[in-house]
Amino acid sequence: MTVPHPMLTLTEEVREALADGRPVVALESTIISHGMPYPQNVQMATEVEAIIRDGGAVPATIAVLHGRPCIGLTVANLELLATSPEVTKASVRDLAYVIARGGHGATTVASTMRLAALAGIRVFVTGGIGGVHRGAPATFDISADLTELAATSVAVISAGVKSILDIGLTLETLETLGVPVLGYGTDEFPAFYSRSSGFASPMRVDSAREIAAVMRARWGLGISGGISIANPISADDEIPADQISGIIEQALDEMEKAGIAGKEATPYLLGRIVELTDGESLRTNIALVKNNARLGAQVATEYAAMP
Ligand code: PSU
Ligand code: MN
Repeated sequence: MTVPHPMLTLTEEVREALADGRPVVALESTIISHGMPYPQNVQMATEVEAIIRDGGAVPATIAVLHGRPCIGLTVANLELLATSPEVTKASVRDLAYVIARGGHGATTVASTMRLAALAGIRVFVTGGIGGVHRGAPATFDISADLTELAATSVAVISAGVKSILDIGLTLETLETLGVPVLGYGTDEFPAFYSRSSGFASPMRVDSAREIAAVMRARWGLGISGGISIANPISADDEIPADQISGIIEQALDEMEKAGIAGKEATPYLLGRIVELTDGESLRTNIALVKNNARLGAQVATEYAAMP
């Protein structure tokens, strides 16, 4: 067992689970601070942790608090992330700055992956990963989540890629970066709110054990870098693609007119889509994170049990 990195603060629960080789699932915090409104955000965060415990794994929500990268959070920590305007969205670029200033940072998929790997956690559950934004050939707006997936050996379970992004270019980029994209129980790559994206899933798996076997094979060969698992939302909870696409177009249009870009783009779009759907997109978002948490606990359990 490796000693935890001295710059990390682990909760006792997480530290003991890692020391014993028991399953641990990492969770991000930008989804709490910048992805959903209060109080649904903190409710979601606590319910998702409970689902992971019910699934036999230990949840480790990750954030920077008072300049310390924390692996595992208290309910009070979650409440702070959910409410404080002093929490900045911290991707890998921002981590060192937030830490150096002693501030609070909510970690994105990219920075959560990096800190999870540093702590020895190999499975990470989120809602949706960032990707290549529409219009990226002109704006160059490509999420650091993709370059992190190329570099850091963590399996990331999401519900696919929202069509606020360019799904085709995101899949092409992941291929270039050597990142396996596994559709869970589907031949079609899912589009977050919707089960269908119009794009084939590059690879298909049908069980948590198969996912663990891919993790084992990739890292066993010494191929470092992440694995993206795309778990479609259930048919009962989805917003069909034809219903959400007009709303997404409108939100993108308004964003361009308002001159919003860079790290504010994703939070703006998510918030505007919640307004335009009268909260339906928020219910869908919460449902898909919970669905991913159930799978994540299974994957962590299978991976921990591998000989
Ligand atoms: N997608 C969501 N909710 C989120 C995010 C994405 O449905 O909260 C967050 C994640 O933390 C993701 C980040 O890593 O947005 C991507 O931001 P950017 O495009 O600025 O890299
Ligand atoms: Mn960006």
